[in-house]
Amino acid sequence: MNELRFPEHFLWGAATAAYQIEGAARDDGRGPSIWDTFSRTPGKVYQGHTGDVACDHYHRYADDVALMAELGLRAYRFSVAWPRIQPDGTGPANPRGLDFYDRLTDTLLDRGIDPIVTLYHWDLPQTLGDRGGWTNRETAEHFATYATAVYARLGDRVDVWTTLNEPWCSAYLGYGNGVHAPGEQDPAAAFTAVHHLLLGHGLAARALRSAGARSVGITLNPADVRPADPQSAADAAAVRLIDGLHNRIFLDPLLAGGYPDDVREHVARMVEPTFIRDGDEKLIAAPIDLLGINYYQPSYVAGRPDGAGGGGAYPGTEGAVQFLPPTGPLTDMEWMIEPAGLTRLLERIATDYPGVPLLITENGAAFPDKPGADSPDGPGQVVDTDRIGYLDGHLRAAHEAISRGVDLRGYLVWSFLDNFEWAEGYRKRFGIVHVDYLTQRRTPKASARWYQEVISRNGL
Ligand code: PNW
Repeated sequence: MNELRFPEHFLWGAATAAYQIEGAARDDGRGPSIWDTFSRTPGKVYQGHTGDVACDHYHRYADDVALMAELGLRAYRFSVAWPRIQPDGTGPANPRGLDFYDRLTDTLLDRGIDPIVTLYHWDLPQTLGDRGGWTNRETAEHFATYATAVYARLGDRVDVWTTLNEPWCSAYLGYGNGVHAPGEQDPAAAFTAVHHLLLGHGLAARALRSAGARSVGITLNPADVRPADPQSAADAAAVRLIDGLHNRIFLDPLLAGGYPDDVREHVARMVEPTFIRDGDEKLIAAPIDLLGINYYQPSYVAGRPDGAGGGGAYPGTEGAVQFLPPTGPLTDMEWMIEPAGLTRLLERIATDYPGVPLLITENGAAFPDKPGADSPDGPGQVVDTDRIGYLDGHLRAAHEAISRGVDLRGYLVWSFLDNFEWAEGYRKRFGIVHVDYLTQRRTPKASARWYQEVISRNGL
């Protein structure tokens, strides 16, 4: 293979999220979140796993950062747990919660690693969940207050701020199909949540900026939606519908001034959109400095004029759309491995929404350890050739997008550590570093050593 070089100052790093790694669920005044409640609800998470202990990163962060430095990471994306900062979601900030992120930030900077903060990676304070969560407009306002409190403590040292992680998941999986917290299944709630999440982003972005933040963005998980049959008009219509409900419903208000008409009409068939008030779209459309892209796999869809489609997680598409089962080599999530989808997605966003720098804020794959599902292969080793293949393919795809002119600023692998994979609990392992949950021992996998080499060469 050819040698590929990435641009100078390309940001190489890794990502995690608070509830997935921190543990310490009751330490230092942390309040409960909707994920604590959800994971304790029988039947919601694989084998009743919870984030109570997770990777115990809350206590082991210094060793974890030392390992990041050893691997040569230049950036680390972590999320702040809102219920550590405001245990009830409102009111004065809890200094002991802020202290943790303060220590983490300083430890990263001491090691020359740029902190990239995500303010919301799904752990909504339960008190706000009890008041309707993201279906309640007030949650968006509280989010901006919380963002201001975090900025007040970390803003002198953290340069890159992102508001939300994957609002698609929060809205559609949390309120639409109920696979994620809070586990509701209500189409109207899902669309209401979309808008309040975007409003929360807009209010928080405005607050961060007026407090002095220089780089403010948001992370989405836009989909590369493909037709099952490129010749079929019905499939093209299905692509248009899913692209609207997955991508344009977020990208257009953020980067093109407002919701697209076809999406508005679809939503209005499901719920009276009185939650969209005058001025909201203007606020949401305020310029951002960075768009975070999380990419894992493409989606292939077929139109079903006969009404026999499965519909997936998109309210109002039941019967009309069929998602094809994944094909080819799959990851342990049974997700497709199609690096070309990343190139297409990056190019499409750069073309349709020009002018905003992109950062891959997540990309990676779950694979079981071999030979046993829970043990490193042989003493002290995890030879994850499959993960190396996935990462190599997707980095080549990212490079291809750059060579076609996409302004891609960096790549953050998901994830630094094996962790709590939401509804899948600990059984799915995304880390480049293996975690033995009995001993909390960390073992860099072969992929971590491979990535270390990629970073040091700034290329493949
Ligand atoms: C993302 N889906 O979640 C999250 O940002 C991470 O916290 C998570 O661990 C990672 O991807 C791997 O799953 C997703 O159903 C969860 O399409 C579900 C979906 C997409 C992303």
